[in-house]
Amino acid sequence: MNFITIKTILLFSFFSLFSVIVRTQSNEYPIIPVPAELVPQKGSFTLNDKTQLYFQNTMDSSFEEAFYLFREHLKRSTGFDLPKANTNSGQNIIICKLNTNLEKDEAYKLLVLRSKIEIEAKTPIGLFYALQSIRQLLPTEFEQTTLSTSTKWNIPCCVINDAPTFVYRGLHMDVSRHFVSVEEVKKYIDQIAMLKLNTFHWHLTDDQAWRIEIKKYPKLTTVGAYRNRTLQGHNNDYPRVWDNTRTGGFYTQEEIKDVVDYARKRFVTIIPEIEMPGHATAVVASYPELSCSGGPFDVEGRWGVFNDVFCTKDETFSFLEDVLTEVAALFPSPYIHIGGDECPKVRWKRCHACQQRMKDEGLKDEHQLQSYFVKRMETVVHKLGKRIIGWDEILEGGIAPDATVMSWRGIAGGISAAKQGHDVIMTPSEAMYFDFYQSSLHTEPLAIGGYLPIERVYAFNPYVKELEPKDLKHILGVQANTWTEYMPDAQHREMMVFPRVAALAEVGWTSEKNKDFDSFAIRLPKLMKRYDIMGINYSRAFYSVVGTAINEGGLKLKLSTIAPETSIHYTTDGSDPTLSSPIYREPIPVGEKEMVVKAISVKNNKVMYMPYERSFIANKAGGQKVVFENTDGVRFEQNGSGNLTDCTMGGRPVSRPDWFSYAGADGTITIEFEKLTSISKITFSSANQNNVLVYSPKSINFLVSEDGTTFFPVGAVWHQQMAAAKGKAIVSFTPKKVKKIKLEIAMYGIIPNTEPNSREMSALFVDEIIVE
Ligand code: TNX
Repeated sequence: MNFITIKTILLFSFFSLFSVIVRTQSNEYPIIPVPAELVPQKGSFTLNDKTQLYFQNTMDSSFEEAFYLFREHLKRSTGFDLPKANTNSGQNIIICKLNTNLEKDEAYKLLVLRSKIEIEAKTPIGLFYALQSIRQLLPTEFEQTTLSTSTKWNIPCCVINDAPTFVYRGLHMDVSRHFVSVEEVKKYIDQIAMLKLNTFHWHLTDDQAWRIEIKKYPKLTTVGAYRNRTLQGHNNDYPRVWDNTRTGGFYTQEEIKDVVDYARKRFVTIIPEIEMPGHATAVVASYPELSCSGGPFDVEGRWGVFNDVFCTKDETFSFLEDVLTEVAALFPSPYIHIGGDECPKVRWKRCHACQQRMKDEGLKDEHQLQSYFVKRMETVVHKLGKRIIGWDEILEGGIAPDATVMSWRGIAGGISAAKQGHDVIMTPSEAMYFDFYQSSLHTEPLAIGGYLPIERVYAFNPYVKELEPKDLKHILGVQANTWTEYMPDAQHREMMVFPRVAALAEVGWTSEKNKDFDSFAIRLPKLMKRYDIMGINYSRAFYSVVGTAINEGGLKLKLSTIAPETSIHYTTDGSDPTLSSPIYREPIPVGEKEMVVKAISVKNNKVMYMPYERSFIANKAGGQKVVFENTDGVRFEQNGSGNLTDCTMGGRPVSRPDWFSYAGADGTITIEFEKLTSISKITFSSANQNNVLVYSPKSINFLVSEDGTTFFPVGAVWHQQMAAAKGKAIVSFTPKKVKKIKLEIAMYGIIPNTEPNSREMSALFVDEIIVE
């Protein structure tokens, strides 16, 4: 046994100290995703024009190919050729070895000594990933596309033993809502590969455009790839504003092949998605005979869910079989994604062909008809030698036997699918939707809604606790989705994806016990520096100031940032904070009156992000404990009930993160005061914006309790009253000392026939409960 082996064994036995080491060393070893095991060593290896490359002779040429891109990249920024050595005996050498004992294909070992680097891999992808780690250990100038002569190309010594937790680590991009050029798609794939993600889910078709050339159906692209107008602003904004410029674009089959090959060289599998039976407006605009009514239709310029879906007649199935035959030939992926989400059933209900289909097949409702559709497509996809993936709606009405489910409406669909023995990819919107806001600043550019700061992405564990150990094997992994309704161009899209994608990478790669947000937060700025050099317009929301109302001997505002080595400067007089404004040290008393707090985060004397700004409606509920409960059946719930007592009124549109939103059965909101409090007025502030399905409750009963268990009514307010008062329900009463107040909320529920959007489920949006 030689010295190095002994040293390695000794080193590996220190891994119990791993997480401590990771945190203290994160700065010097800024690898994202963090390796399963990394032991820092003293000193560094220096790359120079004499450094040689050696492949053990048991490695076939595919390993050398996996090294090719790194070598090219290295030559660009360092000028070094990395000539091949004839023996592995010398110094200043990178040695690649085959290690068939590694358990996982994507695993690798990396030993960086002062004299040499050794990489062990079982497959070319393992080698490729070892190189991505080396890349992140190299100075950031490595990312330059021009020579950097002044850089010393040091790689800090270490021992790494690495493998992923999940086999599926995906990033999605919707190129239908806004077209993305081939060049931009390739740039996206580069970023996927650098972070050891292995799947690109390419959402190629939707209501707003069809983007892939299909030879047999040319109108899909001559008609379906273009639209005459595009909605500006949020889909919930009225009156609507349009950009009437005709826009569009599509990929020829040659371009698709080129992108697939580009991805293959970076060990990224591309899963194409062809949406069905819903989100099909662009198809029926091109071939109206595939719809129930026969059209005509325009390619859609609004966002949302649309009624004119594929009809279930035989022509549709032969059309889709032809389409998927061409698609399958272009993509080597073992899967084809067939969508399956958000398919309204209104046309099917009135369509003779669909009703006949239901009779013939003994289907009891339209959900079963959707299930029939998906199952029938599964047999088509099987015939093409592939398997289907679908959004979690494919569980409704019975899931196709071999389908893999992408759980997006929370984790429930994933849990149910795994329990039924189906493979699952977790992509819940509350943790994995990159179209959500990443800070709660009112100045964030328009997004679809929701609130998903990077630490929330990071915290997600695809092995959800609701699953029994025996079902965990069905959780293949995780994916984040980039829906582009509100991302018209590359600049905007990059801001939404980067750097949250780094958190995604760690969720997919790193085991739960090794995940450590503090360590991640130290490594992240190094990656941002790489993004700077690569010209990626990443978001700095990581540095944003976050305010939380707390109640500690009176209402106070706690300010924080998740970024390390950052200080906060603030003002309370409405003036704009600067570097000379007071440094925030402890929660700020908010007092009795209205007050404006503005704050900035500062690192190395630089303001890091847009200023935080919030006006407070100080009141007795501020920062008190608030609980929302509902009898059963949550359709969706967003942003947490804490929003209800944060003394901040919600911004517009209501999709901004400062609203608490909910759809489902009736519920109660209970506020518990820290101590007995004298009150005489309660204001419930909701939104009543019916054109976007947002309705104030049907009624609210207000109750108070002195002992915390027996409640007495103090008033009730009806929907009509709230509607007349812009969503506000106010009750006043003679002063009472209370421990708790309770609001019994009867939800507006299903929208009646007499109103627009009839028979849809309404949602409740509440920004604040004010108690005086
Ligand atoms: C729902 S996620 C959709 C998409 C939208 C997205 C916006 C899914 C399967 N369907 O069509 O773009 O929400 O967040």
